[in-house]
Amino acid sequence: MAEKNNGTGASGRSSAEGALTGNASKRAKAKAATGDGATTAQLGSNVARVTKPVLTPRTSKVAAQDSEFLTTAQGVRLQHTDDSLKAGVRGSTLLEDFHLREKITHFDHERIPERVVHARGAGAHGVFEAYGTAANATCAQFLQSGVRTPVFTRFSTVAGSRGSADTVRDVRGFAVKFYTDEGVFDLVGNNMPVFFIRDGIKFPDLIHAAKPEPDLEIPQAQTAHTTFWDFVSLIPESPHMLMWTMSDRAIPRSYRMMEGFGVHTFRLVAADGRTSLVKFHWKPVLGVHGLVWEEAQMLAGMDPDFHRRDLANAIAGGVFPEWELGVQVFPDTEDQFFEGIDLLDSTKLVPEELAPVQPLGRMTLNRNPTNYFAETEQVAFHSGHVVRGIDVTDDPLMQARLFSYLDTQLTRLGGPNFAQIPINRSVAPVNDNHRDGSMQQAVHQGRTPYLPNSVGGGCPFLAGVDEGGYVHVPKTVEGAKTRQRSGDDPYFQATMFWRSMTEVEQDHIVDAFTFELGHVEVQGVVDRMLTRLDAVASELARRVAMGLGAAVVPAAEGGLLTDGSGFAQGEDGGAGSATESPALSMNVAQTFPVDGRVVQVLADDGADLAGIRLVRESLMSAGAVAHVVATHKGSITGGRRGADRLVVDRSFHTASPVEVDALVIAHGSGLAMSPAAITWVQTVYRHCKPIAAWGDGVELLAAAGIAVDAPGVTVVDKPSKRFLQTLVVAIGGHRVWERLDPHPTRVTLAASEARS
Ligand code: HDE
Repeated sequence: MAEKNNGTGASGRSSAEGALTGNASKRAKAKAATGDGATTAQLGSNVARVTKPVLTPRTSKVAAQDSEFLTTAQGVRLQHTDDSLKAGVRGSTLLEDFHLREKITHFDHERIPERVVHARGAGAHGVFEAYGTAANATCAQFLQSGVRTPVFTRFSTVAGSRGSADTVRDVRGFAVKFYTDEGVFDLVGNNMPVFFIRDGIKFPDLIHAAKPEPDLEIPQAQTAHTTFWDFVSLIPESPHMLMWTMSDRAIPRSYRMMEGFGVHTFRLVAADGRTSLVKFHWKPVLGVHGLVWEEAQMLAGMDPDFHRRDLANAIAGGVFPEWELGVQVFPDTEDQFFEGIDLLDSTKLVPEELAPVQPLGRMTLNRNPTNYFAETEQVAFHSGHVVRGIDVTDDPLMQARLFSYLDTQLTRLGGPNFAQIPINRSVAPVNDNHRDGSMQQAVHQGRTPYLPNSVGGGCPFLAGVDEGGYVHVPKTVEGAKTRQRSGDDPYFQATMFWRSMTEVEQDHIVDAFTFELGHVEVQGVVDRMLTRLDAVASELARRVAMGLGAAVVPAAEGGLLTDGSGFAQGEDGGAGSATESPALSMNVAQTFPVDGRVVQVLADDGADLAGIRLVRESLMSAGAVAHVVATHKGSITGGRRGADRLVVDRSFHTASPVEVDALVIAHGSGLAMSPAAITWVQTVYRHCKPIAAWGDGVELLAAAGIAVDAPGVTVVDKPSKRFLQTLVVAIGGHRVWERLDPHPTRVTLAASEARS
């Protein structure tokens, strides 16, 4: 017990004797590894004592956590932390126990206010590498050819609290912090290119309506309730965004499989002052994929961390998610319209067929956070964090955000010095003349935190344009003061979205509206919403009405579309003339990489272990993950006599059929009589995911009522490379929609149209 003799006094009752010994030996090892032991020995000598500098208070940039001993926050080494200081073994506790009071006080204040929106999120570090394609259009250094910029990206849901489930129906935040050499640039976007409202002044109303209703604080993290639909049914410009949120975009398969959009129009500024208007897009290399609704709901219970886990697992597994950043570019005309589309209206998009997305560079997320709170929770995005070469526009939604993000950090992060928190720090040198404030980390020097000054030699200097100074584009802003919204056709692009969907996507939109409006308790709200949907697409409204047992009253007949805020709707479009945009569909006939996709191999004692190993290795070499799932954990035995065993990854108790992208049934598993296995396979089948079986694995398919020649089902005698290639291609194609029967409302509507 060297520990007892080294002067720390650690001889009393502490955590456990074993733990003490462990700590001592850990320290010894750490010292040996760093060579620290030698230094410590020297410190004991007179020479070291004499030359040791007098310690000054730390000027370190990082709050230190560097003692090898447990200490108080003041650096006092602690001898005991498991029992409070008491008068006698059974109490009472003494007020003089400074360690107890400090420990509990700090604990009491561990939580900071969660984000008022986007509270639930997951983040990752990475790098952005520019292609240089935008070099002519912007002087931003990080967009010049080959420049690599560190990034931190945070994905999120919007409505739910910090502890809510990942897979709820919601918009996803897609916020990227670029630590550029010229300062921090935040691209704070969503996974949908438009928004519910056109003016930021309505944002508190929107969020109050969407959040849990204030009397009982239910429902959590969902819009399927009366107040949300009450509000949006009264907001004329909301239908386009509602189409997006009722589509499969709102239940992504993975953060790695989402597009991202800057939503607003930005302005790029070239070195010679030329400007262009742009919309930012992130395109995932893995394609854009969704869950199916039932899967999303089941996952919310079985694995509320599904997206967070998926992102972290992929990064830890070395299959780094990647996105290409691109822009749609428009001439910076005086009216800021493009092809009849109002570029300052965030409820409108510009179809990619009219303005293709031009790639600028690639983002790779390659490192998980070290500490969730320090990084993902404390990261502070702000749409006003721009660097030279990028400017904002007059979009009234964007303008309100420019105020909001800075303001909210003051409450959330406790004061104006949040830029000094490690995750928020600029890598470009900072000298801002800001002083003091709570949690100030800097030890400022000098007497002149003001400009102009002469006493401080005029420092810090102002940067001219040639020295990288940020110059706001001198655009003329004029107009009579007014509280009016600009003219609009709020349905045109909502209709375009509906028309651009494949049948199965339309069916899902019908189901989503039916589910959500089915939770609305006020019939007038449902009726008003159906009238709005009728203005988008009569087929959509009628099909939703069927599910609700309600009737559609067209606007012309019922006049239900009064606008709550009483402003006059303009007549003139602003929505352009494109009636369809195939690029909006997620269902594309394309096969994507299967990086990090999860395949379950259903097996049990007696299974063909050699076959399972081949399946697992082939899937892993394609970048996918294979989980062997059996009725029990531990290991399973092989079919032949002998001691061959295979470790099981998950059991029926810990795995679930909703967490996978495909299922393989191993020969010899004998699961055909297991009700759990039967419903397992049926669930995977119902969710349109590829299924494969070899050998007598087909018996389980038969027991589940699944035909061996059903779409997306592959059956062989023995696993082979070809069999596995077919499976990988099927996973890369995402879902086997051909399995679905025609949607009942589609059939009924077609029949009633045929009759009339
Ligand atoms: Fe946000 N939004 N927002 N938002 N937003 C916040 O900022 C706000 C909007 C978006 O991972 C808040 O730091 C207003 C559009 C993302 O930390 C807050 C308006 C888009 C994130 C705020 C909008 C977004 C936020 C809450 C209407 C897509 C999460 C905490 C004018 C382009 C960033 C915070 C992260 C977060 C305000 C509308 C995206 C309150 C006032 C449109 C991705 O400042």
